Amino acid sequence: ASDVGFEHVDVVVVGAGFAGLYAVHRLRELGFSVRAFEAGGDVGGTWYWNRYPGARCDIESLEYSYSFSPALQQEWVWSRRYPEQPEMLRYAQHVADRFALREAITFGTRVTSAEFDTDHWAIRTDAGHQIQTRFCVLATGCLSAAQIPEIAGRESFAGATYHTARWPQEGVDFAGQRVAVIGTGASGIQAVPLIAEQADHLTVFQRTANFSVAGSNEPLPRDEMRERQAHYAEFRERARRSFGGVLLRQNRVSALAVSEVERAAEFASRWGTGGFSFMAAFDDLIFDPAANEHAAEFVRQKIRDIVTDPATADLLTPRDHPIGTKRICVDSGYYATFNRNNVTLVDLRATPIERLTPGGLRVGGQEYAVDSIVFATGFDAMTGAVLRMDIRGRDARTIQEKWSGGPTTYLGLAVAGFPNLFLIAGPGSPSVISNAFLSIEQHVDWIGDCLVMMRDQGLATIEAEPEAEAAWVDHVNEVADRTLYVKADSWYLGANVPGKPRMFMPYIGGVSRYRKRCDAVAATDYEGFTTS
Ligand code: NA7
Repeated sequence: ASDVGFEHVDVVVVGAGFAGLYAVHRLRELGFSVRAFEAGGDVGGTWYWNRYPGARCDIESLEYSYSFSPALQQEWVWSRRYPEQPEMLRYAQHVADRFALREAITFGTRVTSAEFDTDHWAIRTDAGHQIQTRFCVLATGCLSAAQIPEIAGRESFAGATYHTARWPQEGVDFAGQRVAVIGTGASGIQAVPLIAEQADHLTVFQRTANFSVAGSNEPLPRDEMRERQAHYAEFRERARRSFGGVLLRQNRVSALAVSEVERAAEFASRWGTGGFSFMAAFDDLIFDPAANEHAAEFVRQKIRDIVTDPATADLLTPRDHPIGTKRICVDSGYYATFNRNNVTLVDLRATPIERLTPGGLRVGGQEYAVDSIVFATGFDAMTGAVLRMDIRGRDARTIQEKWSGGPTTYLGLAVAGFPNLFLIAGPGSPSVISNAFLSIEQHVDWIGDCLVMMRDQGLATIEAEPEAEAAWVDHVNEVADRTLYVKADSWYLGANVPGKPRMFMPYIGGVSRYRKRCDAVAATDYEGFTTS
């Protein structure tokens, strides 16, 4: 193919969320020329798009940040224990400015296609860019392809519609409005209490009742921040050696080995401190159905205690999946919101949404008149953003065809048949089930080392071997099958998207084990990869 009109670089990075930002920084630092494209108007990715009221992280701010720069760690001060979206976005913007990353990023531009040819990729964007690059890094996010369900009559609705992950920059004022929220995952559960305070009336449409644990909105005490800053290196090292990349008070005791009173006391001590802390109350909550049931029952009892109307409490009570197997939610007053007299809960299990009408929603033959509809309906997680691009590897094979039976990768980092292409936090990586910052840094550092190795050895291509990929996929599944995670219809399994192949996507063997494996691959001359 002629390369007239093509710009040439070493690496194209797709996405400028926290993964893309660090990839730009690290790969430039290693001496590669880097060009990044970002669909959003600014940096931040997830934290740029998810501006819905109440959006906040479910991992503590002292853990959920970059570790690559000691200076950055010393100058950035978190204000809250669990960071809110605006603060996360400011952090992304600060990092972009501090390391002059914006000059390498083209905003408001989507990569539409990537085609492999011999030893390079030809990249095209929706703004007409054509770039030839040796390597392509997909930092496209795990939860970035927003999902709005197909509902009959959707176009006929005359009011305003929003998706939580495509929230207007200027915000939304629901005062005086009748509002519908569809979906009760993390996004719905965070948004509902705040929308209820504003709206005239809020109707929540729930398909699956979800477990949510009270979190904390408290400011982060300055002395705790200073203490962490004095010992960041040590804490980061411990996080790297942990299971999920966060330093939890993990109880090593089985929930079945203690008395009922002790069990209740342990759960109670963690109520109010967030979901992951709650799930660390005992060692076997995610493995043993009986242990899990104790944790589930504790939360169910909380719901009955908080929600005054018994019928509503009953509807809100989750019964069809083990606690924690759909990502556990962290809330600020979610269940109590249903005690307000301007909030109604509608059960979509009994009667799904029939259609949207010009004035609202029709469910079970009944019309719900609303002015606005909020879709808190989640994402085509982990694969959506990749599959929405036209990516063609060796022999022009498309990624859609390659992943038609489910996404397969080697180490979550590479795909057989797609040389010189790297994924960050892709399927098969622990990222989404861990402290994403820690996983992102590990992935990017590994990719950086790999590119340096190739430069040093004068290599043109690197590609995962199909056997290594198959073995990794088996391992990912094996590890998942030993847990209760596979018992829930979650986005981890692609179950929330009609027609998506059912396959457990994240690696839940722990970040420490994962890192050792990646390091071992690099140390053994990139075992499982073919180079040329
Ligand atoms: P989630 O967790 O995927 O939640 C989406 C919610 O929307 C969930 O309650 C779904 O019910 C519901 N949903 C999806 N499609 C429909 C249709 N067609 N009808 C009714 N209800 C529907 O997405 P979130 O944005 O809340 O959170 C994603 C992750 O972001 C979260 O796990 C954290 O890691 C951060 P379902 O349970 O599928 O029955």
